[in-house]
Amino acid sequence: ETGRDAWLRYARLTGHIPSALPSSIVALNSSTSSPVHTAGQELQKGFSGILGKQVAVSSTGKQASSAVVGTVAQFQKAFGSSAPNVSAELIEDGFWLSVKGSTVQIVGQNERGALYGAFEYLSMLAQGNFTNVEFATNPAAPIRWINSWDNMDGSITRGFGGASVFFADGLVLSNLTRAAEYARLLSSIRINAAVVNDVNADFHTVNSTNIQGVGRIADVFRPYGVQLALSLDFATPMELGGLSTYDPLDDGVIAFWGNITEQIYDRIPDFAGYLVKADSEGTPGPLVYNRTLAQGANLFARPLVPHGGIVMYRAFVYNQLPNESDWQADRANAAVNLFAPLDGQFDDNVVVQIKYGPIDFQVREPASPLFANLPQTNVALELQVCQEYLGQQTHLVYLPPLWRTVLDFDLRVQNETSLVRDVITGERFNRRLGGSAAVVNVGANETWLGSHLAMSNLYAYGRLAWDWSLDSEAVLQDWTRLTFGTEPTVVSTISTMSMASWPAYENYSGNLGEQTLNDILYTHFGPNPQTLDNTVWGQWTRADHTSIGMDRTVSNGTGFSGQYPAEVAAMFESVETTPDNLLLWFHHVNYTQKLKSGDTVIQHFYDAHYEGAQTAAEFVGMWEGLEGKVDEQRFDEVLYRQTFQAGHAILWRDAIVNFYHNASGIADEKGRVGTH
Ligand code: GCW
Repeated sequence: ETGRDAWLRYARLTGHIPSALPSSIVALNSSTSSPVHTAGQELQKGFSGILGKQVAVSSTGKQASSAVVGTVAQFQKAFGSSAPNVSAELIEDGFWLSVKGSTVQIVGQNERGALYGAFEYLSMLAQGNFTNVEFATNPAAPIRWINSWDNMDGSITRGFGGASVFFADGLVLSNLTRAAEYARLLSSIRINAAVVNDVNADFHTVNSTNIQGVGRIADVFRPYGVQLALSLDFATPMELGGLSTYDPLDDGVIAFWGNITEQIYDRIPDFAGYLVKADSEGTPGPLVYNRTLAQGANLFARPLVPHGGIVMYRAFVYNQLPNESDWQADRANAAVNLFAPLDGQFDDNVVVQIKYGPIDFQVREPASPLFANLPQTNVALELQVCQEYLGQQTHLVYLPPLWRTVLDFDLRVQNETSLVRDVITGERFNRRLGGSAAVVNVGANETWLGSHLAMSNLYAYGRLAWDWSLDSEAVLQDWTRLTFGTEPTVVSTISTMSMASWPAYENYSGNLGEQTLNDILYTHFGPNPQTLDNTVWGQWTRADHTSIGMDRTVSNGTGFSGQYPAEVAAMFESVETTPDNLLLWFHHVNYTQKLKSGDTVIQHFYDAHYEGAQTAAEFVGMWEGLEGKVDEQRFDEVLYRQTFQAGHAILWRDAIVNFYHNASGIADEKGRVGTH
């Protein structure tokens, strides 16, 4: 039993199966590259797997006692006035689903929506849900992308699930079976586009051979309604084009990108657009020529306009490495400093893609203040499904509760309710474009991410990107039933473990907003608190023998708290009103500083680390309780990971508590830390 089908296993349902089920499948488009055709094939596969029922698919037929899938227009054409009249309820990618006993109608606003509707119906069946329903559903936002940090040599930056399913040896793989299987998973969670190459892009990606190659990836994505997108290297005009400059205002450079864009659309007419990491961690960009980031972004946006493509321009920009001897220096300030003055200067098809926090995918960060500073710019949220700083899939860390701290954060722009989730959907500032991207980094491992349980994060990302108000635990339980079956003990155990997992990881990694205290120089894995300071990466803790934390106040520190709107800035400016869990993000305090909980900072460190490691240890016994209820292979593979996590959590605990015990010389009230 491998994990390749993830949550799309269509395992046979045990228990009562009602007799009123469709006796035929009608998919109203028979072209094999069409998502509606795919929907017909999926329904057939699902009926066979879930129900043990063999049902024929055709492209014509009656509605009664059938499962019919198609677009609004295809239903009109096939059934005229007896077609369901739903077009007013649907926006792009939305669908309407009606299940009435054996008659099932799945109507998409477009073909992609129709396929989403088929997957929704199959998800109901696979969870043993045979109720009659009739509803329309629409996406919260049009941009529901994933990013892949795959390199052309087949390696994956921060990939923890094996080699690339897209590239090897500088070329696109000839066998794209896994890429197609990945697109199937993505479409079932309503992801509509995927960037396939690393943001530290290789200019060879857009040479003529590789444009043909990525065209083949687009071909295997297309039947699933997943559009292809590419990361670009800003200096390509020089490196590939042989020009003497990559200045975004240079006519030759403009013509170069126009030409590349035309070549791409010749091969991939439904190409989604570009992702750009520029002027960041050593990558080239417009700042090299004293041009603005907006000029850089618009360079790519303009040739995309006639084709409907968009540019995702990353806000993760910092080439000016900070110097720790300067108390006011702060990498967290970079994005707002660079982007806020440009608000209103980005073209309509540019979207600024903003990491959830101002630093880098830490175990806890405040919401990036940039979300409050670009009311006249399209923005999207960047999340990370791969657990770069969060255990790299060897630890169970269910991420939606972390994501929620950002999504549900109220930025109080102009003293009005301004939830991050309403900013990214475009609702708060009335923007047409918006949404999200998640860095996923699946690989050729049979489990995709290297861990069965980690796949809940990918599943949940897609579900949330469609509807950011969904409950983290409810989504997780859907995933669990689809992945491991409907047995209640399995569902409740995985749910309890997963919901406890991020708090546990925070407890034994970095507390109080101090960031994940892992090795910052290379691996980003395992405890290494001494690497955070005295580096140019600016992920400092400023810990010494008496005190710890980054002073990000306006009055005495880096001024970062002043990047938020007034009400939020005031809250973070003072120790008294800053929540404990972000105290050390915003303030430099003594180890003996009292928290709102009544504990001191140092005692909280000690207690939290013991508590977190204890929780990780309990996961092992909880999982063992599922023996015989989960197939042997997946049972063993998860047990192996949980055993590792339990051990690694002890290593984390002891490394961190000893480090701060040595630094502070303050004894643990409970006598656990230090030599005896
Ligand atoms: O988190 C950091 C990673 C880099 C990554 C960078 C980014 C791909 O450690 O590996 O580069 O962020 O997001 O650009």
